[in-house]
Amino acid sequence: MRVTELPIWARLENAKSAAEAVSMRSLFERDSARFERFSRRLALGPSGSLLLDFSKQRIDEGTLSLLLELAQDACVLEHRDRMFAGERINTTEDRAVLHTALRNRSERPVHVDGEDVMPLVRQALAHMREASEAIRSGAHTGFSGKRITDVVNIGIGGSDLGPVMVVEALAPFTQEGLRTHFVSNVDGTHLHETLRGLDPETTLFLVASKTFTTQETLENARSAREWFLGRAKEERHVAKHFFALSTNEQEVTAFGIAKENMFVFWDWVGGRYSLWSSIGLSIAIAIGMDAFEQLLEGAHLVDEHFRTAAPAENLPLLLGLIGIWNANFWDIGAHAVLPYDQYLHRFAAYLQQADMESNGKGLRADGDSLGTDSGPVLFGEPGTNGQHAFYQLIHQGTRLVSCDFLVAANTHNPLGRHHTLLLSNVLAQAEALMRGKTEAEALVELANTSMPDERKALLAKQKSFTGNRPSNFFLYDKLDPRTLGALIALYEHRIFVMGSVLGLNSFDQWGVELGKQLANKILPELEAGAKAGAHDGSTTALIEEVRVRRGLTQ
Ligand code: G6Q
Repeated sequence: MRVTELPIWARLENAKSAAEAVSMRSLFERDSARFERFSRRLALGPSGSLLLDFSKQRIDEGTLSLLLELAQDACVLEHRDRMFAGERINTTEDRAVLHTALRNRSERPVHVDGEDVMPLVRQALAHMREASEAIRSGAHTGFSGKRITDVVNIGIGGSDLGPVMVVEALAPFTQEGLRTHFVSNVDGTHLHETLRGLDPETTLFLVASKTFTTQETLENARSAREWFLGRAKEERHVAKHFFALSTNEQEVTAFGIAKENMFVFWDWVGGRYSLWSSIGLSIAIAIGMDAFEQLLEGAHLVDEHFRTAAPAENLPLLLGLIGIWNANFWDIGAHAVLPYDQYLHRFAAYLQQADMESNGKGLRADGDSLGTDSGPVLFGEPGTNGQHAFYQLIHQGTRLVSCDFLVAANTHNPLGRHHTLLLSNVLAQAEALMRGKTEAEALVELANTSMPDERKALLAKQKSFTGNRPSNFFLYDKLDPRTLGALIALYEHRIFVMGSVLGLNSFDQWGVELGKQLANKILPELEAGAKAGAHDGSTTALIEEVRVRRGLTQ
């Protein structure tokens, strides 16, 4: 049954109608304990704790309990248990969904088809430790005996976005003299510009591809091998400079990478959930295996919390339900992730895939339509940059955007007043979105100016803000591997909760297939001597135009 047909859905619609008349300002005025009521803390061991403030959402106790009822009626927690138990909840691909097993730091076994996968996970981690330590210590050298100075991860989508985001986020934990690069785009410019200035003798390539059949990655890997062999000359040297991170031994071998240089994972790890697996080898090399394991620990803390905390205390559950409340009841079609943390400058790009590829679907897993909207558009930039770019629309546009603000209480780089300024900005933005500014307040501000009253009235209109724009606020002590692991896992499970409520399969991605199919059809039509095949008028004309501009037709 569609979630929209559950009686609780109609009750929530009524609650939304009633809430329209209530401003967030008045909610705060009425209830001095609102912050305590609508915030939660999650202990992160040696990394302190994470505070989630969701008091600047358009909710009250009544709505919150209705949302928790929705979770119950939509069987979200049963679905969660089935995921952790290794059931094949990715039904359209007939796979279990067990990225949580990759960061299971407990002794608890995790079964897939009756087999405990934890020994395999530990073995894969040990392999990553051995390799990353050898590279970081200089024990693993290039073919000419020189130390590796540059690691290039070649992968795309899930085999790129997570690793690059984490390596950027944890820059303070990286080793001097060992640089990490990421090449994803099939546009040759990406590989060319990355390799410019690198030395084949001291460069290690990690070919990261779950399937090892991805067009972009294989093309980049082939060109990288050519570049390498241009200097190394002999095929046998490839072994020291090319590692494969994959589930597909056959294709890895066919590519010419030896089995001992293959770092494995399994089909129950989805691409966009794979940074915790061997796909994270670039992270382990960059920050060291101990720090990588702290990242896993942070995620494990959140997994345990999601698995066991009471619904009203359960952060991912609350975040997911608030997400549904905003997107499906208030019609807020866009969600901005706004880290006031320069180290998280790739966080929104990473979450864009995690969220939009997971929940950007119009059908339920059973094939029925959702009956409501799919997950929202997700975007974001670090603060304060975004303030000088797109915040105008967030404050005064007619389309609503829900926001997540993230900030560390303390910085890795104490520099003058920078961090205090950063903090004042993020706090101000959340306050401004909630409070807004009435026309009367704007008029008061203009009272002492000499302009004519008419102009004052006009400006007061322009300078007023509706407010009532919802945001979550995440505050952590300092961005370290454990905190980052926890943050990522929180978002992963938020996505899970939203997908579960809607009844869709968050773990497939059929929507990326059509473009791939058509590109394969068009590819030969762009070669010399070929003709455009059957397409619509626009596509045929564009193919022809490309051919003319590339000198392929007379
Ligand atoms: C993620 C998607 C997708 C995938 C890439 C790369 O969930 O499945 O982004 O990660 O298409 O795939 P390979 O790792 O197989 O090269």
